[in-house]
Amino acid sequence: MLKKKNSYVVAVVGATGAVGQEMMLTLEQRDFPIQSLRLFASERSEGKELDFKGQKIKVERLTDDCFKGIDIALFSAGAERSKIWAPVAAKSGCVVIDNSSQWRMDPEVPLVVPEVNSHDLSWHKGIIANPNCSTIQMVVVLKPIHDVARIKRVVVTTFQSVSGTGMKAMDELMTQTTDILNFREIKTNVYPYQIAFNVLPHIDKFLENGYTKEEMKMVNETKKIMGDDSIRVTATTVRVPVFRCHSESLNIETEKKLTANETRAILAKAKGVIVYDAPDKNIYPMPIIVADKDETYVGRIREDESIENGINMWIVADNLRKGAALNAVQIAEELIK
Ligand code: NAP
Ligand code: 3JN
Repeated sequence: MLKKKNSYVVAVVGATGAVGQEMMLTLEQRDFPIQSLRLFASERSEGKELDFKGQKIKVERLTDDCFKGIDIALFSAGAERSKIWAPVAAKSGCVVIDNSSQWRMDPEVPLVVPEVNSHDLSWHKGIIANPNCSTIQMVVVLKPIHDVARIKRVVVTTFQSVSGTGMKAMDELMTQTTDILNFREIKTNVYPYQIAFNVLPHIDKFLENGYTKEEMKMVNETKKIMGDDSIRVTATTVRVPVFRCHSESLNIETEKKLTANETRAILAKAKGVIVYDAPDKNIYPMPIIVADKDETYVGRIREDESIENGINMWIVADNLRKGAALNAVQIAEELIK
């Protein structure tokens, strides 16, 4: 358990990565009370210096006793590293906020989006899981609707940016785009096909049921965060050639009828949500509007005329911010409240 202090020793594990870098930026921008910041990555990055609040901090590698004296560790170095190192960190007395899928469905580990289920933080045992980015932005919008009208089923299709895959994927989209525009041959390393000028209906591994792991993360994590196994979710996750922000088309079936205006009014009051919806003025959320923003933007709210009680909408959030780093820092802020 975290002792109350004026400031904390914080670690970022995976500090050189896309999410780790955003975590450092978010801690700085939100002025998290940091006594000292420790940075960890692989042996490849040992000794590299990263900027934090105008100071250079050396990247360290993980060792058995490296977590001694650390209060809070934000992990984003992949599931394999979390599997090994999160228990080591927790054993050292540090609270781990883990961004990987490793601990999300563990019944002993709370899976938290502060706007939805901050109450679950009360039963953590040293590890708290941060959900998948596509799940986070969806549940922020679903929860206030569920509270009023009880959601029966959600059909979601995602349009996910390459930053969700990490630094190498952002480089690949940039390089492929410039190569194609300069009539050069392209190289494909990160994805099975070119991502520039293309759309891939494939995120993470394919499973036996024909869905991808990313799709099943959305199904299972939503039930755990919302604390309701009865919500049916079906997902199709798609990678698009966008650098930042995941967009999602949501079709929501509710027990109680909601009109589009009632839905807008519910979401206008919801924490972490911005209703950005004026089609007559071409106002709807898009990655170019939402990049670097903290909130989940919602637009194109309309009734599904094909069923009794259905609502369609389009939501966009910055996957590196609310989808990863910001949600983790918000969890840390809740812990020290
Ligand atoms: P990335 O840009 O590829 O960065 C990976 C980070 O992990 C780098 O800092 C890397 O250090 C570090 N790392 C790799 N192997 C390591 C090792 N053996 N020991 C210590 N550090 C090691 O990837 P990313 O996009 O930041 O994502 C990182 C992880 O965060 C993902 O694997 C995933 O689990 C999680 N994630 C979660 C979400 C979400 O939806 N909440 C979204 C994206 C990512 P080097 O630079 O030294 O290689
Ligand atoms: O692809 C995206 O847009 C989100 C990717 C998330 C991700 C990438 C690699 C490994 C995860 C995750 O958070 O679920 C993982 C993982 O930890 O399994």
